[in-house]
Amino acid sequence: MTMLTFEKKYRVRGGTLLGGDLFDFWIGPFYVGFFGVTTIFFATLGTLLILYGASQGPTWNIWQINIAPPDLKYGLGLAPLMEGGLWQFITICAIGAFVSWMLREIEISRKLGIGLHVPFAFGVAIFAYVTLVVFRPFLLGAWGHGFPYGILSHLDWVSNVGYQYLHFHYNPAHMIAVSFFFTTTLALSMHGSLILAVTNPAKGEPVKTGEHENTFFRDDIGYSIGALGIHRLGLFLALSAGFWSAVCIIISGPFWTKGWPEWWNWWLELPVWS
Ligand code: 07D
Ligand code: U10
Repeated sequence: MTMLTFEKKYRVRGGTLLGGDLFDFWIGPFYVGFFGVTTIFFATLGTLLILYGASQGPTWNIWQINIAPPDLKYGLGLAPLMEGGLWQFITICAIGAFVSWMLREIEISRKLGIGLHVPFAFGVAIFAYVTLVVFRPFLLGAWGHGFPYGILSHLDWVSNVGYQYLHFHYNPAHMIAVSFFFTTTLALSMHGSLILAVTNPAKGEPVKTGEHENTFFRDDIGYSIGALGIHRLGLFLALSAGFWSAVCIIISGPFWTKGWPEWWNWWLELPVWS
């Protein structure tokens, strides 16, 4: 079936979570849906608020524009607009837009009768973001613990928060998250290169098959995980990276206030050494 006849066959009403038939239509290639409308609403409002914040600030330099969260003295309350209130509204818009986008992905998956793997995966990214700007600030008692919205300013925040715990590389959950990020790139580079290798044979040769894919890795490392398996592994590795990132930052402060190198003293304190 060509793409256009496929779309004609499957672009039918139904599967919506909210709004019934009201927004159940397409504009060009895009499915709209109730949550498409809320995505556009939150994304536009949030972007306008960022632009407004930038217009009040000292610079239009894209690297230096900064929308800071409120001072710690405002705790978990609302702050005046120009003292972190903008950051609070932008955060609400960001979460509104991300969650709307995920719900729209669920509606599309339901229409197609496919699994919910894509919205689930995006949900893990949203989880990491919400951990940074809602869960951790909430547990620490002030919105001021969220990260600032700006290219260089958020890097400064990462550096400052990292050194607050002396040496963030010693955070065990950060170690696990980083290892998962690196393994994800390893797995994707192996998979991408393998697929291109079998689908781009030398001139005049036929495109190769799954047997060639399996045999390559059995010859090379003694094991092949299989065509479906590599995608399961890839999804697991990538989601684990996001999940352990969320863990590494939520434990920093709410559950561990000292330097991270000190956490490893449990090893030196094992009774077996004495
Ligand atoms: C949070 C993104 C969610 C995205 C969403 C969607 C739009 C729309 C529009 C495209 C989780 C967004 C969509 C905006 C766009 C269009 C049109 C994903 C998220 C919802 N670190 N560190 C991490 C490394 C050090 C520190 C994570 C490495 C130092 C702190 C990751 C190194 C110190 C924090 C990571 C290193 C330090 C982190 C980030 C190396 C500083 C965090 C990835 C090689 C001195 C943060 C949850 C992430 C975290 C984090 C990697 C070094 C501090 C594992 C490789 C030693 C304070 N670090 N780090 O979170 O865990 O992905 O956040 O040195 O807070 Mg680190
Ligand atoms: C992908 C895919 C896809 C698939 C796939 C895969 C991508 C289309 C079809 C593949 C994906 C996977 C399998 C997924 C899992 C992998 C990862 C997530 C990445 C991480 C991987 C690992 C952790 C495994 C790493 C394992 C390795 C590197 C294997 C190590 C191997 C050896 C040490 C042996 C190397 C063999 C050699 C060099 C040749 C032969 C040697 C021997 C048999 C050993 C004995 C040697 C002799 C008798 C010779 C004498 C020795 C000499 C002369 C020198 C010895 C010197 C020494 C120092 C030892 O997209 O879908 O599905 O599957």
